[in-house]
Amino acid sequence: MKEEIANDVAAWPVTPTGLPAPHLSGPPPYVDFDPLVSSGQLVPDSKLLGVRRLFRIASHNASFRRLCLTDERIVSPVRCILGNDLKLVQSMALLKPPGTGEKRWHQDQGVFRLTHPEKGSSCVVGWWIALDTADADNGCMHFHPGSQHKGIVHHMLPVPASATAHIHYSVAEAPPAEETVYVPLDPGDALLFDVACVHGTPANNSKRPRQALQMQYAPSDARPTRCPRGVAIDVVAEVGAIFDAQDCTPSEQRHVTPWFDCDADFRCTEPQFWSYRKAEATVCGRLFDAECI
Ligand SMILES: O=C(O)CCC(=O)C(=O)O
Repeated sequence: MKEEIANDVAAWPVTPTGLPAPHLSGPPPYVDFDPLVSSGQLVPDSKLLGVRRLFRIASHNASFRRLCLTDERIVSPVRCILGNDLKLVQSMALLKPPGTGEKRWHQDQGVFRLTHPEKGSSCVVGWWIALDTADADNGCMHFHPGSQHKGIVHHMLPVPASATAHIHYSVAEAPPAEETVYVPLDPGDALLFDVACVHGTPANNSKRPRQALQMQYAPSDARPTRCPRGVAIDVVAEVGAIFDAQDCTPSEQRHVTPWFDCDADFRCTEPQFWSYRKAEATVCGRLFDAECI
């Protein structure tokens, strides 16, 4: 798997310095550099050592696709929790090269915002599979146990926004340190968790890599939540088709139903996050809706 990741990164025509705001730029491949790398504060020895995330690995890499969609070691436990009729919501390689920064406290459901008639916001589970030893020094997973029972809590983007701000999308209120736990893992160990549980990873302060795979699944009848204005939205069907992040204007938004990050005049309050979500929803949702496990 590590070799597949290295090959994928090498093959992708994106460099930290030539960064064309990758999450705005449409179809895969999609590489996300660490904000420290994009801003020039950290100069990696190689492209691979600057990459934080590879998105949609199942959509453009046959090995990852098999792993995510047909490997019984992955799929069976998810079926036990969510039932047989599943969709893959997201598939990523999470690289946290030495020197790269934290992933702040968040719920993946803060991004997906899916709900289900019976399971509510606990309708998405995610695998986090360690490809390297992951410990407190190189940024293993930290959790706030029990937080999944509180629904989807308020999330924020840093202000001012930047091309890499989405990596810092996080809960407005970090959990008290004494209520959190961290989970060291050996290579090949895996976590399976309710992605409404608040989690994050600290910076990699070691000289060791910390690569992981992450994939999240939901029942195929999970649907996007309603925005605070009480209007139904369908991010997969509508956002991908109609929205362009640059054109997030009130008049265009009126053709679709608004999302939680629109203000009362339907103005998008988080344009960068829109594009991030759009990229994910379009590619993952569309591609795999037709090929549910
Ligand atoms: O692997 C990490 O650094 C954390 C990733 C994570 O929690 C996420 O992308 O949702």
